[in-house]
Amino acid sequence: MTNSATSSASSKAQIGVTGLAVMGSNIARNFAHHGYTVALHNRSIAKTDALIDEHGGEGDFIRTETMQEFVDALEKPRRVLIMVKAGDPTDAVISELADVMEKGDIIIDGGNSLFTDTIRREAAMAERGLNFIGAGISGGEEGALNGPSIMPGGPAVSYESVGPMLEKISAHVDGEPCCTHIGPDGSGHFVKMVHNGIEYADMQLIGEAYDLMRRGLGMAPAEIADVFAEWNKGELESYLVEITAQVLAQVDAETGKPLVDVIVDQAGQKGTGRWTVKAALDLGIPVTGIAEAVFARALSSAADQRSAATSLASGTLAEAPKDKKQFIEDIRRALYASKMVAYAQGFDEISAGSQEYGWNVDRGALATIWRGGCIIRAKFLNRIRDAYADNADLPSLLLAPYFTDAVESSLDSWRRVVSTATLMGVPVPAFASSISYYDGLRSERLPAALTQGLRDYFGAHTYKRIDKPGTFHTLWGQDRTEVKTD
Ligand code: NBP
Repeated sequence: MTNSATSSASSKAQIGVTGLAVMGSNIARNFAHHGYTVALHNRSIAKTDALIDEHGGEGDFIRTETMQEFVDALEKPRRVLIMVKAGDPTDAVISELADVMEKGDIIIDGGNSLFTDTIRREAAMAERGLNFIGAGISGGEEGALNGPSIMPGGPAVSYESVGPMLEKISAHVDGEPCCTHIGPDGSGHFVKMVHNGIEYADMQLIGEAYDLMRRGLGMAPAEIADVFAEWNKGELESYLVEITAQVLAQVDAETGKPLVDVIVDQAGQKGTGRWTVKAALDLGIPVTGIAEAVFARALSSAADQRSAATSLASGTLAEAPKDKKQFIEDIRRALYASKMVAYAQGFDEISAGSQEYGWNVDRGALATIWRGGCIIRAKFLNRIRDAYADNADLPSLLLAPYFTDAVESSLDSWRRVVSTATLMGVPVPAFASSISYYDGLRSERLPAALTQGLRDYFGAHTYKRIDKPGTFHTLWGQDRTEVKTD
C-alpha cells in the first residue's frame, strides 16, 4: 500500500475518489480490488484514515489530504470520481477540483445529481477545457463494493478514457458489463433519476400486494414472505421481490414481533422519485405509477393528518374473496401487469428526455445495464432488452409482443384485484392508476373531446374536428355557430 502522495510517475494513481462516505469508500475499494491504484481524498481526513486503517491492505491506495496533493497523485489525464452529497457540496468540490486540474482532465460526478445541474456543470467545465461526466450509480453500499450498475453521461472522448475502468468495476450479467455510455451531458443522471422513479413504483406495487394479503386476506408477514419467495422463482424474479421476502420474514429481537410491525409506517424519500415526476410533467409524459408511489409516500408521512382521519367512515366493506389461492394468484398477475406499465412509462420518459435534449439514448442498452447491480435488477429486463432489439422505435413497451401477451393474460386478474381492493377498502393507488392508464392507452376515443369543448367554451381555446382539417371555435356566447379560426 502506498500511504502518502508521491510525485514519482510509476506510483501515480489511475483514478482518484473524493468523498469517502459509504458509497465513495466502497467504490474506491472496488477499483482497488480490480488492480487500480486509487488516490483517496475526503474533506475531513478522518474518513480517509478510517478507510486506510480498515481496508488499506486490500489494494493500492494513495492517501492525500489536500486537493492539490490529491490531484498531484494522479496520472494524466487525471480521472477523479466525486462521491459527495448532491447539490451544493458537489458544486463546492467541482469548483475546488477545477482550480487545480488541467485541460483534458476528467471529473466524474457519481452522486445522485439532478440532471439539469449536470448539464450546467458539463458546460461550465467544457469552457475550462475539463471533461465532465455525470454518472448515475445504482446498487447502494453493496453494489458500490461488488459491482454497481453505472450510467455515465458526458463527452464520448472522455468515456473512452474512463469507460473501460467503470465497466470493469460494474456488475456483469452473462459476461456483459452493467455500464455503458448513455449519451452527452445530463443523460446519465437523467436515466438514473428515472431508474429511481421506477424503483419507487416497484416498491409501491410490492407494498400494495403485501397490503392486500395482510389486510385483505388476513395473512401473517411470515406467510406473505413465503408467497414473495415463491413469486421470486417465476417471472417476477427480481432483487426487490427477493428482499421483500427477507424483510417480511424478519422477527424483531426485542419484541418477538414481525419487524415490519414495529417499523413506523412513514416512508422517507430523498428526492429522485419527485424529480422523475417533475421532469415527466415538464415533458408531458404520464408516469402515473411513479407519481402514485411518490404521493403514497407523502400520504404515509402525513402522520398528524392520518391520525386525525382514522375515524372517517369506510362504508360497507366487502369480505375477502373466498378462494384465497386464486386471489393470491390474481395479486401476482396484477403486480406483474402494473410493473410493466411502470416500466413502459419510465421508458417513455427516457425517450422524451432523450428527444428533448438530443441525447440519442439507446433504450435496449439501458435495459441491458439494469439487469445487474442496480436496485431494480430483474429477470424481466431481458424482455425489455429483447423488445428494443426487435424494434428500436417501439412506441410503447406495452406494444411489444411479449408485453402485449403478458398483460392480456393478466387482465382479468388485474381488474378483479383493483375492484376487490376498492370493495374491501384497501388502498391500491398504483395498481388502480396503472390499469386506468392501460385502459386509457388502448381507448379509441377519450373524454378529452369533452375537455376540448369545455376549454373552447370558457376560454375560446379552439378545437380540431375529426372530419375536416383546420382549427375551430364555437361562438358559445352568441348564436353558437362554429367558425374556422385558421
Ligand atoms: P453522503 O451523501 O452522505 O455524503 C457524504 C460525503 O459528502 C462525505 O464525504 C462528506 O464529507 C461530503 N461532503 C459534504 Br456532506 N459536504 C461537502 C462539502 N461541502 N465539500 C466536500 N465534501 C462534502 O454520502 P453517500 O451516502 O456515500 O453518497 C454519496 C453520493 O452517492 C450522494 O450523491 C448520494 O446521493 C449518491 N448515492 C448514494 C447511494 C446510497 O445507497 N447511499 C446510492 C447511489 C448513489 P465529510 O466526510 O467531510 O463530511
